[in-house]
Amino acid sequence: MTTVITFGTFDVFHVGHVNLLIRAANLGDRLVVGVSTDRLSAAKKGRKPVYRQDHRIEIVRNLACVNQAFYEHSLEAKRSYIEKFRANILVMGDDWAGKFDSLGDICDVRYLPRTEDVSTTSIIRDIRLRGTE
Ligand code: C2G
Repeated sequence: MTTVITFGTFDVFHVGHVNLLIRAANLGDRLVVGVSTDRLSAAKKGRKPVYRQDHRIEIVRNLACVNQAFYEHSLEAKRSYIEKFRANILVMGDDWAGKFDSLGDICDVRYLPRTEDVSTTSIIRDIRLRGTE
């Protein structure tokens, strides 16, 4: 059985997120997803997620392509998460290209292209602009 693991904040869940998860799931038999905690995401992106971590994980774990979801507490703990879930493939969006190559000794590391023209940041900007119309 091939287990695929991926990580993300998945804030204001959108089609770019689901495209990434579907492609990740199709690489193996089981997809496990690490959802960044509010604290990790704020540290990483410099802003608090719009959706709370318990809401974000609930959305992700209920997708048909996702078998299991857990909280990612630290970016540096990827090795231990991969070992814990016995993942064979680590999938990341290509905005992270090259960043996790050092994990190639315990799993296959793949970077998938992002979906163009959609992002949480642009959705937030759009909502702000509409609010002033
Ligand atoms: N994504 C994508 N296309 C987009 C937007 C996002 O393919 N238009 C992908 C990202 O590349 C990532 C996943 O969807 O693989 C989740 O996106 P984010 O929530 O922005 O992920 P990020 O916060 O960068 O988390 O440990 C690493 C981090 O947790 C990665």
